[in-house]
Amino acid sequence: MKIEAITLREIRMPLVHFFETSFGRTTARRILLVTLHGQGLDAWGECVAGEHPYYSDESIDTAWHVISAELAPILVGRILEKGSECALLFARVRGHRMAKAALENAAWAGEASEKKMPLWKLLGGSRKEIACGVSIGIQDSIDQLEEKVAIEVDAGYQRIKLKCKPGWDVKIFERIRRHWPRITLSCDANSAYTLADTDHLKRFDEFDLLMIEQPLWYDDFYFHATLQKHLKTAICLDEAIRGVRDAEAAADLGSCRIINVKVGRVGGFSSAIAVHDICRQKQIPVWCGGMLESGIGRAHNVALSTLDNFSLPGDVSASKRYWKEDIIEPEVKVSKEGTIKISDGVGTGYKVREDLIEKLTARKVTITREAAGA
Ligand code: OSB
Ligand code: MG
Repeated sequence: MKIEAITLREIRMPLVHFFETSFGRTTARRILLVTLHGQGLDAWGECVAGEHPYYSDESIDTAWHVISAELAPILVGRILEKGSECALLFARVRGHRMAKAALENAAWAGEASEKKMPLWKLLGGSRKEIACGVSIGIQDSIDQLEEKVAIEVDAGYQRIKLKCKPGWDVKIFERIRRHWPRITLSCDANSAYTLADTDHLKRFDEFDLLMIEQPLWYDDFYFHATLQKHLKTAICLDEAIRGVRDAEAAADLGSCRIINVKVGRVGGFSSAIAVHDICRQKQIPVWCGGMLESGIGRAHNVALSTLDNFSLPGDVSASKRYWKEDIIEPEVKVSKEGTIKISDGVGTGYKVREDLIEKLTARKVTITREAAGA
């Protein structure tokens, strides 16, 4: 794809229901979308950085800066044969993986369109249907949480993940397990505990959880390995895994038994595939995490989830759980069995609703060769 220009835009989308984690509550998203403009071809990507640098050190504002000042100028005017070329081109910029992923993923989507093939096939996927779970945020009351779980269990989701933190853990697991002794249940602490909480975390073992996600510090492998020795429940790392070397280190140290792959967090599709592959070699099952994406990022997560070591249900759920109206057509739908059927359509198999995106746009800039100083 010959990249003639790149558009960055920020769209604003209110969530259908607030989403609360141990680091705070989100009620509306500010989402950074990128469009690579080729000869007669537009390719879209989503930057999953949050409104604040709380989940990771990136935010939409740092990503806007890095993409417009550093990364987009590297691509504009260039001919890319493959989306995977981006990783090397971006290597001199350290970190800023979510910013890099937005562009790299768009380039992969563009490559799939150019080759008139589905993105999931280009990524090396094989599943025709993927298993879906949901992530349920911290609520105002346990009754409210129970209602939410009932809705998602009835909808057919194959795994329920509960966000937890000190004071919102054992008591919610007790209540949910009392009503649903057999559902596949997991929890996600987003780094809300320390090693001093080991005895408390051992109590989680009573609840037959599939995993406890990122209990300790966001940048740690060593102490998670210590903690894992004391727990029956599998630890899953999310925040700590930034790429293939981290996955290998975590596997070899015994820091976790499961890994959550978020394509933005690891820097794009080529890194996500590498993490997937090393995990398969190390016999660590992976699943696809979510970042409250719009349909553009969601469609990319759907495609990634077709790779064979994505053997556990992901946080890839229906558009309507997040948005009144999604920016792709059709929206992402989940079957009664808790699966998403994979489209054989070219590219993501979903159409971008440009008119709606235009209406939601709060700011926009297009970077051309001249603007990039070439
Ligand atoms: O830790 O997985 C997480 C959302 C924002 C930031 C971090 C996380 C999450 C989720 C939501 O759990 C997953 C989703 O439904 O998109
Ligand atoms: Mg997580």
